[in-house]
Amino acid sequence: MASSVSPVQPGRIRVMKQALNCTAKPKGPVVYWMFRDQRVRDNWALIHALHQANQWEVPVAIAFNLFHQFKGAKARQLGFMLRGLKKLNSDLRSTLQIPFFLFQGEAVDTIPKFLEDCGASLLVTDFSPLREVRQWKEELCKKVNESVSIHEVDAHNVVPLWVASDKLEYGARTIRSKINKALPQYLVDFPELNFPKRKWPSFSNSIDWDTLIESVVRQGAEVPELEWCESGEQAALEVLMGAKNGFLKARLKNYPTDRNNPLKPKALSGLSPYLHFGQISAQRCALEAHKVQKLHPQAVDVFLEELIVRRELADNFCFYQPQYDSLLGAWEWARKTLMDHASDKREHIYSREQLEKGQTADPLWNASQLEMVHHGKMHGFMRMYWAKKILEWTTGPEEALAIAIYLNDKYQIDGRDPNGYVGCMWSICGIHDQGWKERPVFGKIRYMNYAGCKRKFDVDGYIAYVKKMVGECKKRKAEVLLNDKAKSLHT
Ligand code: FAD
Ligand code: FO1
Repeated sequence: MASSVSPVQPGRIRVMKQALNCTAKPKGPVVYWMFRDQRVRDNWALIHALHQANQWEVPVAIAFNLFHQFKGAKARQLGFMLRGLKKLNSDLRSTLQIPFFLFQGEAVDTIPKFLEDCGASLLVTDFSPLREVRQWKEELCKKVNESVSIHEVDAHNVVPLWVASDKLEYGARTIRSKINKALPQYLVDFPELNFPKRKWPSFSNSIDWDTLIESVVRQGAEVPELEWCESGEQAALEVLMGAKNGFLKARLKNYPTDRNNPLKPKALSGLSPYLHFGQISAQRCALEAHKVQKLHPQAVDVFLEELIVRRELADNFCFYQPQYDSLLGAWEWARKTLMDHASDKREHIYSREQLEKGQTADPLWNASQLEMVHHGKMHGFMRMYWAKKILEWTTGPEEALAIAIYLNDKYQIDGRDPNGYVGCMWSICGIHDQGWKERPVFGKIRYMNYAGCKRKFDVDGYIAYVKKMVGECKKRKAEVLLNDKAKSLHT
């Protein structure tokens, strides 16, 4: 772990690489490679980078690498991310005057080159448990020059992943007490961000954001952007605690009773897009939730269970189980039961294309699929039903898992997240769940059906609600296309 001089708890920081000449005071700048935590406020990685830079009296900059369609991302996700970064860049300029450099290509090339060009002494990076990200960081460690140290800061989890647990956990019941024990130490207020003591020598920060966004959105047009979900840190704070419609101010009280009712999506926080892109910190959400605990004690407890325990359990799974998106990542009992039933007769078998178009014999499933395709965020309760039905209607668990992850990552605004991989693995492979009464196709994996949904909520009401919403989305899309056509005729 790194030295304790930082205002960031040492347990949050992992030293991935120590520079050879580490006894001398470093002379080169500090670079924060921003990845998963795309925000200025409440960001332990930025706090650490800034603190180190000021301690050594060297400049600090943020670098961001834009991959080409990262893990198949389309306009929906990339547009949201870049619009948030555009605001972040302008915030950084007007408040802290820290430069923001955006590179395009492979991070294993762009980041080392930047470090070399600016003669950096320290690279700070935030933490993600995803395979690709970890491989890139390992490559970086080998590639950068021996005078550069690399620190990884867990700015995403309230309790740093490696502090919460050093092993793969069985489920919420095994990680909960470990997280709760560490919370008093880690769920603390964020310090004020200091100004950089030394300015970056000179930089022409001329990112043409509008052209970049326009081009990325055009290339990923197959899955268009969402108009209902405004991007950026300010928008995220508004969703959390805006006076009119903020979750903690206006909606929290209904969370325990209505969160499993797909007809009441507003009962959920709506924070997942912001948490996924790091535009808000889970720690900020938890700190603000604590402030209203006296008013709504049960609701706050239920929310914190999802926000901290379930979310951090997902990171635990992806970090300690390298096969987090494969049947091979399931426990032995689940693999066995799924394979025992892999050749059971299915009532229906659908292709990926049929599923993608929502063309099954189940109107409830079709509605959830269309909610995801057009609205970009399927209700949390429906996500479980949706994934389990894919297991029922495909040729086997491997295919089911691959299709569920493909669709989830393609259409959900919060896709490509440890929560998504674990959600699919929970539904199809029984991760973090127990064995249930054995039945065809599912074996001992928990089963869900239409009749169960009918008992829980107004299924026909949900189908009608999605139908109306899809109609409105299609109308808006047609208007946009018409406008674009008119514009191109004028130019
Ligand atoms: P809220 O209920 O308000 O929850 C607040 C936050 O708590 C969420 O933003 C999330 O960070 C966390 N949380 C809530 N439920 C869970 C859960 N079951 N597991 C882990 N963390 C949770 N979540 C994603 O963020 N991205 C995904 O791609 C994703 N895919 C899923 C796929 C399937 C098949 C399943 C079953 C679940 C998936 N989830 C995913 C988890 C969950 O459904 C969503 O986090 C939630 O619906 C997001 O809406 P919200 O922020 O309004 O939820
Ligand atoms: N992070 C980046 O640093 N560069 C990207 O180009 C990038 C694209 C991207 C697209 C969709 C998406 O859902 C996330 C994206 N992220 C990107 C963010 C980040 O990498 C993720 O949130 C982590 O993968 C989650 O661990």
